[in-house]
Amino acid sequence: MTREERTRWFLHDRFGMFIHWGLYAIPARGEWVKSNERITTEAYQPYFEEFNPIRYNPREWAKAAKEAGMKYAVLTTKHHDGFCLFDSKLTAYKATNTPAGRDLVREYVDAFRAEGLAVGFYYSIIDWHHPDYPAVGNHPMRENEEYLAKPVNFDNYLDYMHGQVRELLTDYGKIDIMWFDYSFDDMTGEKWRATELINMMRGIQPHIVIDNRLGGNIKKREPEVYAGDFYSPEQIIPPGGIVNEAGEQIPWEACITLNGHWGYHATDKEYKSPKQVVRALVECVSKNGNLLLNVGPDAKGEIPRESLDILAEVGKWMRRNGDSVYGCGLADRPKPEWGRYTQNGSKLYAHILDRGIGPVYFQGLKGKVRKARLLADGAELKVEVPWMAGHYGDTATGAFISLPITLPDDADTV
Ligand code: JFZ
Repeated sequence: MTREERTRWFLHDRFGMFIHWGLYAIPARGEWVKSNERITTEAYQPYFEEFNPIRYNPREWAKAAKEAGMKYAVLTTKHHDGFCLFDSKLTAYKATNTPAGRDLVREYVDAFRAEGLAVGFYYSIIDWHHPDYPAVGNHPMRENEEYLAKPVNFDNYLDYMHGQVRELLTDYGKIDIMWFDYSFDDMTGEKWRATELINMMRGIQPHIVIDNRLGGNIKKREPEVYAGDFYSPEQIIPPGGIVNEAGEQIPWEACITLNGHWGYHATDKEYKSPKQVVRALVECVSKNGNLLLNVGPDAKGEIPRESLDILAEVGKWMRRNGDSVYGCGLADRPKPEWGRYTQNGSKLYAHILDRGIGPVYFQGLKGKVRKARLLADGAELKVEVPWMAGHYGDTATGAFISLPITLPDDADTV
C-alpha cells in the first residue's frame, strides 16, 4: 500500500482523541512527573502497587469522543515510565499485575471499535524502567551513581521494544494508527533498528498509519521507510501547513492538550474554550491537517469533567458544521482576511471567524458562487453587490455574501 492509500481515511476523518493515562495519574502532576521530580523507581513503585481505576469504563470515553465528532483515538499503551497498560508477556510491569488486574488496552480497543471509531496506539520508544535502556538525553531514569555506572545491553532493550510492538499488532485485532514517541539527538532511525521494526509492522498490519517520531525526514522526496506517514507537530499548528522538499502537501496531525498537561494534573485548570478547540480544528483542516485533541483520565479511570464539558460543546458545533471538516482540506484559494476556507471538491466552506460589518467579501469569486447557505441551519444567503462596491477598485473580481445579523449561536460557517 502507498502512503496515500494508507492515509486516505485518516485525512478524511481529521479529528481524533489522544488519551494519556497511566500510573502518573496517581501523583496527578503530569506524565513526566517521575523525571521532573527525579522520583526513583523504588519511590514510584507504590503507584504500581496502588493502581486500581475502579471507574474505568472506556465505553464512556468512546461515547464522549464520538459525541464530540471525533473519528479515531490514540491511547498510551506504554509511556516513558515503562508501565504497560496491556498484558505484555515480556514484562511484569503491566496493568494486569496491579490491583486493576485487567488488560486496559483490550477494553479500550473493544469499546472504541464498538462506537465505530478507528483505534490507535501510542507507544514510547523511550523507557525509564527497562534495565537495558541507557541514561541518555534528558531521560535521567538512572536515579543514582551506582545505577548510572551499570552497563546496559541496548540491543536487549530493542528486542523488548520490537517484541512489544509485535504483541500490540498481533493480539488486539486491526489497529489503525501506531503513534511512536520519540526520537532525539542521535537516538533516531536505525538506533532503534527502525527499518527492521517498520518491516515487521507492515508484515502484520500493512494498512497501519504510522507517525514520524521514529526518525528520518518525512519531508524528503524519498523519505526513509521509517520516516512515517504523517508529521506530528505538538502544541502548535504549523503556520503554513506541511509540505515536502518538492512543495507537495504531506499528511500531518497537530496534537494539542486541553489544559497544559498530557497526563492527568489535578490543579491545572487552564483549559482551552470550546471555541478555541473548534478554531484549532478548522485551522488544521484549512491547512490540510488533522487535530488530535488530548484528554488525561484520572487515577479512577475518568476523563476530567472540564474536558467532557468542552468535548460536548465541540460536538454541538460538529453536528451542525461537520461537513466543513470531514473529507475537507486545503482550499484552492488564499486565506481570506475574515477567517479560513476549507474545501471538499466543488464545495467551498467559509469559516467566518472575524466577521466585521456588512456583507462578507469573497475575493475572486465574482460569478462563481452558484448558491450560498448557512451550514448550521441551511438558510439561504444572498449573494449581492452593495451599491457602493463599484467605487472600490479591488472588488472587480469579488463577490459579497450577506449574513443574517444574528447567526445561530454556533454557526459561523458558510
Ligand atoms: C512527547 C512526550 O514526552 C510527552 O509526554 C507527550 O506524550 C507528547 C505527546 O510527546 O513530548 C515531546 C516530544 C518531543 C519533544 C518534546 C516533547 N521534542 O522533540 O522536543
